[in-house]
Amino acid sequence: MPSITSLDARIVFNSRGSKTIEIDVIADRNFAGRACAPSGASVGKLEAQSFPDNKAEKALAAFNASRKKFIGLDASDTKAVFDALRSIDDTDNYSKIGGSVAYALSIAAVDAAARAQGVPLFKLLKPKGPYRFPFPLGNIIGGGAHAGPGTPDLQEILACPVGAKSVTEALEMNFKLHGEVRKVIESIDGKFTYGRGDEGAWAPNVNNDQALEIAEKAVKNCGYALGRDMALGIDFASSSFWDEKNNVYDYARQGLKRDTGEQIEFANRLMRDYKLAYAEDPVHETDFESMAVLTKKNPRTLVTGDDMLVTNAAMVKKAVKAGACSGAILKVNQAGSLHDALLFAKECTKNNIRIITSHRSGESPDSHISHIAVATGSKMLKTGVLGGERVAKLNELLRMSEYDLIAGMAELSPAT
Ligand code: 2PG
Ligand code: MG
Repeated sequence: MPSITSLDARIVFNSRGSKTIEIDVIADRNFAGRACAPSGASVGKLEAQSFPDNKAEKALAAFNASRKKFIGLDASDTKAVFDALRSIDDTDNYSKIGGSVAYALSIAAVDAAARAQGVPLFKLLKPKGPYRFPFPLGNIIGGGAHAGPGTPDLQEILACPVGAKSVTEALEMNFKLHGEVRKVIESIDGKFTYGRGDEGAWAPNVNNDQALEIAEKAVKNCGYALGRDMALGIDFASSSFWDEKNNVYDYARQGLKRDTGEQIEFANRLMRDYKLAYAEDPVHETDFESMAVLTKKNPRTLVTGDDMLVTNAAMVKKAVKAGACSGAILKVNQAGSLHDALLFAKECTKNNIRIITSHRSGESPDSHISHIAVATGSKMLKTGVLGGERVAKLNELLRMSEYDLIAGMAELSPAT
């Protein structure tokens, strides 16, 4: 058992230049693990809170006050780390110690344990295969909370190279498409600055409909069959433009509003017309009923909950009861600790809900989520396409293939 012999924490900066918590865990005096907490811009209401009172300094102080509790724990035992965290912070959302501490500590611990045991992290988390590679789900056009005025209201137009036979091929297809999207944007807007949003997606001055047309055209220009070689997806992140007071989705940048019925119609149309493999948060996070309507109507699309599920096992149970999704985003920092997220993954797997492990818009160059995706049997890994902190996770998939343990790409059969 690799025992935690020391720990250290510090404040560092994420890819947006915001403060976050990084933790070092040393196992058996010799094996160093390190993890840095990411953070989101479009945040679910029930997510773990990154810092007490929104202050990284308070998270650091809370960690330093209780760090001794973790000494001597088995670094590979995610439940032991969870129990120790819970003995310090019994709130639902880690508001006393901070979700950032729960994230960084629980992942640094398994990082150290994997080094102590001389195994890759995915194998530590799931000792027995079979293992499969997730398909990289890349962000090609950004809007919403990730990009500025003039960009689409929809947060992310995504691409998934569903026809790829290997990780290398999948990555090359996404890079090629991302480059082609820029050319298509340029062909309709001679003044395009090559500006990109928080996750490295192009941030053009176009509306939602134009963004999808651009993506479709770029797929064709690359010579890919839409839906067969390369599929499109959307993260609507619709809670961020849901106007609760007036009961409408306010597409302010495009200058139009949709009521719930119109939003369902719109999402259905996009799934059909663009053969979407993936549709995330097409309605706001508490509308399980409309999610159920969309899930039923679109069996070939992973109708996915992000803000709706907040990587919480109890929310998956609720969603399953309602038939409210076929896919589920896994973001460890939404849940807090790795143990919380693994419970969520277990609940998803039990109920045949496909897992999509995901980055956050504010990231570090860490690559643990690539291992977590393989260990949880995720069908996709949502990481963006370009940007050092995004490519770090993609390159880790390539390194992981050197172990010869992972038997090809995930099965991407229709969701139901
Ligand atoms: C999302 C994520 C990642 P954020 O909404 O799915 O793309 O964005 O980290 O800003 O919540
Ligand atoms: Mg999302």
